[in-house]
Amino acid sequence: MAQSPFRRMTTPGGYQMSVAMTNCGERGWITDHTGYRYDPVDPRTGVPWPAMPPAFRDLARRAAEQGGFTGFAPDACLVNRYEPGTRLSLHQDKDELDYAAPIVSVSLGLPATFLFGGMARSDKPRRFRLVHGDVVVWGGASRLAYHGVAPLADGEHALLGRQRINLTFRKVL
Ligand code: MD5
Ligand code: FE
Repeated sequence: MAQSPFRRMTTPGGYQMSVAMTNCGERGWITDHTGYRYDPVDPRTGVPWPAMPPAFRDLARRAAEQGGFTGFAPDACLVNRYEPGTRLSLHQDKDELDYAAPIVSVSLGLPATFLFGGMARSDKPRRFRLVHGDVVVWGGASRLAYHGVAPLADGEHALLGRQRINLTFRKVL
């Protein structure tokens, strides 16, 4: 966070995201007026994203293994920061080359209502409460499901204060 600070990025459609983001690892997810992509360099600093800590990589690999996906080797960790009122509208994660690899997400801080939809944007999403310490492995049929996060309710978390941080581990290349 000190090396590559959280920032609210702009979508290709010209909207500023309410989620603030940063990354660590070999690649980082970014969006700007030209589109979505993974980049080895933080456009804000002009230098590579911070390395992925081995403890992060190991946690993601072990979680994936428990979910039935052996040998998960994430090369990107997108870090999302939600403050009260922040939401993430329904979308699919389709900017990665290999959909056989799962995505592992780690929830920290304030609880959130996760919206888990289907293969069509119009499918009514199921709602799941995710709390501090929850780890979810999204693989197989779920890998390309529509999903999002409902506006974050205000609150105070003992360790993180008024925010939710989500680590999302991806195999991009
Ligand atoms: C979050 N982030 O809580 C979520 C965690 C994102 C994003 O959605 O794109 O940064 S990752 C949840 C996820 C990933 C891939 C598939 C599915 C969910 N899914 O099938 O529901 O900040
Ligand atoms: Fe997503």
